[in-house]
Amino acid sequence: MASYWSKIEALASGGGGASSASGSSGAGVMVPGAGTKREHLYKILVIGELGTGKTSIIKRYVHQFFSQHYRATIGVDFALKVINWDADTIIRLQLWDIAGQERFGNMTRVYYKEAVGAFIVFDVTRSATFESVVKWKVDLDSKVQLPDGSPIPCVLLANKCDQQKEGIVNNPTKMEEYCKEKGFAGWYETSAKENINIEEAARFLVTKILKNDRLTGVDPSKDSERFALDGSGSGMNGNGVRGGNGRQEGKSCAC
Ligand SMILES: Nc1nc2c(ncn2[C@@H]2O[C@H](COP(=O)(O)OP(=O)(O)OP(=O)(O)O)[C@@H](O)[C@H]2O)c(=O)[nH]1
Ligand SMILES: [Mg+2]
Repeated sequence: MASYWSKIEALASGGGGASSASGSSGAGVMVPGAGTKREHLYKILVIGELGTGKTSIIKRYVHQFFSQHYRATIGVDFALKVINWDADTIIRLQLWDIAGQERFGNMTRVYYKEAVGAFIVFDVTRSATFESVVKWKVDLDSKVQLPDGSPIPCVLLANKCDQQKEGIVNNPTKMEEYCKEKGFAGWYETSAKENINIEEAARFLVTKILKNDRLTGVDPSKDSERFALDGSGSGMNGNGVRGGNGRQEGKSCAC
């Protein structure tokens, strides 16, 4: 298993662990024939209890791949998703897949640094994983904030919705109230297995992040400087948020 630092080095040099290719980073990169493109690099955390499906969600989102086989993540893993957001904008999402077994440990402070958005994942078949959501949220908010001191936008993912659901997740009104009360930007039922709502949830989170970028007046050309790792390179072909799968089984709140 590669160490945290070797993964960091791999990503910084364009390896990216889960995805890699050559490319350029930073804002205002000239793309031949396409004029000047604005590029944003955003660090996104994916956290939550053991076995809730964090790695599976990322693998589905980045590689369109799912496996029933469970191999616990050790420490942290990374993936890079490139989104052709619109004609003028490319968004690189640096996804930090943090092991459930890290559970609010000291390393999470290091992992959370400079993140601008997060997903907290629970497993709809195990209500105990929902009960821990609030601990993850409190831990997150205590360790990372936006430059203006406000919490980073966080979306709650009720994963494995292809299976029998247990508890509050069966009551969307209560889920919406919960999200409002706990400061979630919204929630989605997702299934990494059936590819339900993952693209939608990512699009929603990115929209919130872009809004914050505008509000805080952060110069997008500084994006690449906000990270120790640059977002150079991606194996993705921009099949991301704009190409939704058209499935709307999951629910989301606008809280
Ligand atoms: N039915 C179903 N199974 C899923 C889904 N997502 C993940 N799984 C399964 O749940 C198990 C755990 O998934 P992982 O993605 O490894 O979970 P994780 O949150 O990354 O776990 P840690 O790395 O230990 O924190 C695996 O066996 C997956 O195949 C889903 O949407 N539906
Ligand atoms: Mg994992």
